[in-house]
Amino acid sequence: MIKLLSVAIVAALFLESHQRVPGPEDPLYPKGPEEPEEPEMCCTNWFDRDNPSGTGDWELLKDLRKEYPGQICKYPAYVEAVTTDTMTSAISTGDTFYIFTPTQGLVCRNKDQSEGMCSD
Ligand SMILES: [Ca+2]
Repeated sequence: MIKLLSVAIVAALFLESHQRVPGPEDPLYPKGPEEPEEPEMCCTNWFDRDNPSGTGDWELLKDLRKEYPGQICKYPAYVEAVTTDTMTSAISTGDTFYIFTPTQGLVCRNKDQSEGMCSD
């Protein structure tokens, strides 16, 4: 088995060495490293995957990406949140947020609230 494998490798190397050298116009011409992807301006819809009736309002980015595949910017620059009922800015609700970052999303825990319940 080892002998057969060795033969196959030698044959492949031999064939490779006898191929013509591709020029820059040739589709086989080795390309340099691809340009880094330019960050696009991207604005999503509003998402609401959880209600604060349990332990709080858990709107984690990883969960939102699973529930809304392809609908969330690849590299979020910031996160904005409003309440589902009156579209009040989350910051204006007076809620204390456990997580509020563009890399993780938003988590409001009921136990951190003086009223005992997060806004949705
Ligand atoms: Ca929610």
